Amino acid sequence: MTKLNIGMVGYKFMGKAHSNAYRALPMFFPDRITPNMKVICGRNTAAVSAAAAQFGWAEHTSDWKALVSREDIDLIDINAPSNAHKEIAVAAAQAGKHFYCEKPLALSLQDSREMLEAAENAGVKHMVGFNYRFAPAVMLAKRLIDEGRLGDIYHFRAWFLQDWLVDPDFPLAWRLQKEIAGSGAHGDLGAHLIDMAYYLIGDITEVIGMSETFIKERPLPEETGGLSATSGNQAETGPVTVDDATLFLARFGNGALGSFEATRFATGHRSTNSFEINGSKGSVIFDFERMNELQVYFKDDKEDVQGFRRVLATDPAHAYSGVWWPAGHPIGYEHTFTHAFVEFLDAIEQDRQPVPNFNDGVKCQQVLEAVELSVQERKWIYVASL
Ligand code: SOE
Repeated sequence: MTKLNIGMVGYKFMGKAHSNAYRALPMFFPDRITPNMKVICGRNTAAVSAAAAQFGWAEHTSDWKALVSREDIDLIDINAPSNAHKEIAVAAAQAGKHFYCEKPLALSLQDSREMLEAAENAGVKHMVGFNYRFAPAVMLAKRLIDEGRLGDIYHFRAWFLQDWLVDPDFPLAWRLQKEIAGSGAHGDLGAHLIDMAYYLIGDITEVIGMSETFIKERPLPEETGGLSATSGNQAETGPVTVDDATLFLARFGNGALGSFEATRFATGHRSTNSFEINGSKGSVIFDFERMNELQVYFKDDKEDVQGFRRVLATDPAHAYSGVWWPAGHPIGYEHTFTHAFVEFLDAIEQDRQPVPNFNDGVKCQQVLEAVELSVQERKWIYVASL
């Protein structure tokens, strides 16, 4: 197989990020299967037609059901709002299509399990959009842990801080409505942290959390609206039904302790996505705003040079880096999506499941839900009990 026809549902922020990745892929990874940008789909015909022209899709449609059943489509890419994921994923599986789905997988753990089951019954390949795993500096952290170079892991602490909701006039966009988004900062940002923890450290066994919705009513939006939604001075308001911030503590199966903070109210932080890991032989610190770097500390360094050092993950020694630009030339947010799709296409070619797939998505959903239950019941929850 040299070419795969893509049908993509969604055309906003993630639709643009995915389209950009598909376009870059054949130029930088010419030996891989070519993703053919066949059909883009969205509810608003005028907007999706403009997106098709701007992003480079051959066709557009507003009928996802017809898209999913088309003979000439091999892979369905789902990046519509979260409440649409399940129906499209199950239909795609039943039509025998491989599919890629943005995070969080679904509105509930039960729904995500049904999506996984549909994919397994159909024998198709499935992947979930945890793109931050694919930053070369994160992959270096993974290698250091797997090779035992940080020793036994004691701590994982992670924070994903944004501030786009601090303004009380920001409207009630879809990400603030539980029936569309599932949850707020928790599922949107916390999901990335949980996946990172699972990828780097392993299974989380128990959690205890707390959550807050600081601004409980907001003006209604002009349209469903994303991160740049406006209210157009609407006087009418509606209730915010998701968390603005969720924090939790966790125990890992290997004995490590974790702390997690996801908030849209960290004034001054546009998108600070970071983690620190401390082990018996060393530590690492990652900050997405400096995503080409990993701070590393090794306890065995000579006493007179002890300290954190900055490793640039842009040398050819690092995952994917040799493919882009000469050593020392940084890459960005968009490259993490290209790397994720390279993994997906490789998995299809090699007839294996890509990583992260829906098993990983369900694991994340299980922790998300355990934290929500813990917040509700104000107690520790065993993740395996869900
Ligand atoms: C918005 O909060 C958002 O775009 C998330 O939805 C993404 O998953 C995250 O990568 C950046 O922030």
